[in-house]
Amino acid sequence: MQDLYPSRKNDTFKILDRKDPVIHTDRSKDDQAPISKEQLDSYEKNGFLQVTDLFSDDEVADMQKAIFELQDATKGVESEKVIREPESEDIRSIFHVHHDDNYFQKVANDQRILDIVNHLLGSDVYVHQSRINYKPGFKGKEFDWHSDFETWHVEDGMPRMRAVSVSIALSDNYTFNGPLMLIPGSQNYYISCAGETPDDNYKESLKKQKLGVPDEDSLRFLAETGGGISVPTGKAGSITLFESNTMHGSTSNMTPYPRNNLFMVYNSVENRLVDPYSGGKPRPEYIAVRESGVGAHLSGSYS
Ligand code: 6CS
Ligand code: FE
Repeated sequence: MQDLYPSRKNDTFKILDRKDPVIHTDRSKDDQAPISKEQLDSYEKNGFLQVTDLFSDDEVADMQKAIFELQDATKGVESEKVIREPESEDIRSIFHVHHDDNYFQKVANDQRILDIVNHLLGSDVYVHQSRINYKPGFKGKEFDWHSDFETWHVEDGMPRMRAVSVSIALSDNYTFNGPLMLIPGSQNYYISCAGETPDDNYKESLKKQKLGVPDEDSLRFLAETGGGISVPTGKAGSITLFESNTMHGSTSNMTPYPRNNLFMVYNSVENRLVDPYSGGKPRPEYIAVRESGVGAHLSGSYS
């Protein structure tokens, strides 16, 4: 298959144009969307959108309880799906929760989320990746700048930019506890990165990503061309939806306040994975879903 978004092919960084729409349902159908025209405009322009009123307080409390129950149940467990911090045994992420855990499967199938995601992607969807990210006070480490799509394209074989990440804040997000930072407008450029992807790169990159991190000139270009850097802050339960190619990162958490979130990536059923564009072997199913097995393919309602 032709590679529209080459990356990690040589030792240069290059800024390419996006070749896919940001919103995949025609804008003439805005009135059928579950969110407002202003919200759609904002998502299309900035590459992300914060929704603050989707879950009730009880639902948020349930989700918060559920992530800690899962963390407790996972403490002594040696599983590839559990990622520890680079310099400690603290749990950084637990993967594939939409599949392995009944409660999170229900959250992933929440019709209110699906309605928004179906509209943005213009089709039925399935979960490409899910994880809980724990960023404990004092100890949680950073995620360097990256476009998720770059990794999903190179390492997983996601052909086009037709996926959206849904990050549900499960602790209050301040500007200072290592929140998600995004570069508005960056979804419109693809930073083709330098380097070559070794086999099993994910074993290192999920603790600390090195490949697929743009150079300083490209990041400066994105921030200067777009709207600088945005930090959606807000109460636990607020949701940030961001386009697969939106440049983002987060700093370490040196405050006493944890920053936890549930992160689910929805991909269009018309954008299923092919062989990785790196030419390497695919990453495991718990990081990048290829099969339409139980819990992977969500019952869609896109019309
Ligand atoms: O590997 C992944 O799929 C995700 N994790 C990291 C650290 N970077 C790329 C992407 O967001
Ligand atoms: Fe990311």
